Amino acid sequence: MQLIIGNKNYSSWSLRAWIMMAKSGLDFSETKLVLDTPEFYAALKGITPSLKVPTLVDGDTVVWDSLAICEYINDAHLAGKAWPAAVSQRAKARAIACEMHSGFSGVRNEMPMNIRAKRRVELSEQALADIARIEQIWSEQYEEFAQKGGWLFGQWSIADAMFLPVVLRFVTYDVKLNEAATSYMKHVLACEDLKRWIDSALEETDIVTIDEAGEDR
Ligand SMILES: N[C@@H](CCC(=O)N[C@@H](CS)C(=O)NCC(=O)O)C(=O)O
Repeated sequence: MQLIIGNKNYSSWSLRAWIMMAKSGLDFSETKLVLDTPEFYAALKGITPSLKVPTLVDGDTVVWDSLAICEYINDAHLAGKAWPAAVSQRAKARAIACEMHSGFSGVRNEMPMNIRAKRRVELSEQALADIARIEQIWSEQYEEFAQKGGWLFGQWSIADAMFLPVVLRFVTYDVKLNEAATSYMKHVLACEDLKRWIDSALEETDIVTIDEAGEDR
């Protein structure tokens, strides 16, 4: 399998798919394209109709969109185990994952993923409301499932893959959360696969101006 991704410092959507592959222990090669360059679009032309990353190529199957890639990996290679086992928990995990995938535009627009930076930003009411809702999700789930593994539903699931980039955004912009949500963040930041992604991100030097928000702190 080949996973095409963007800059590790900036590409939050790529991180979701990459961490899903890494945590699943599947063999895959990674092709990194620098965002916002003519080479990026030239390389994707003929592979993916969306001209976006992440894109997964598995034989004849091409999947674009981070959540669709997670679902495909789960269906094709993990026998459905990347969602919680109980039907009601599966439904909740999907709802949380979709809430992330289709919402939180305040956080997404005002706090771009920028792993190597330490920044201060003035946040809108929308972004503050997003942060409050994310804090609620993380803390409720952590309080319920901390003893069963520390991920949002105890064991690793696609819901975690969707939220990992947000953890890194909150580190960059120094967002303080309640104790349980902070414990979830600590659990995420201790993940060895995520540490490998962060180490690679820190070696990158390309600047994507649109993702450079706020002032250094
Ligand atoms: N909904 C898509 C969004 C993918 C996306 O917007 N990727 C960005 C990089 S993080 C991209 O490829 N941008 C290039 C462009 O929009 O021209 C997903 O979940 O994968």
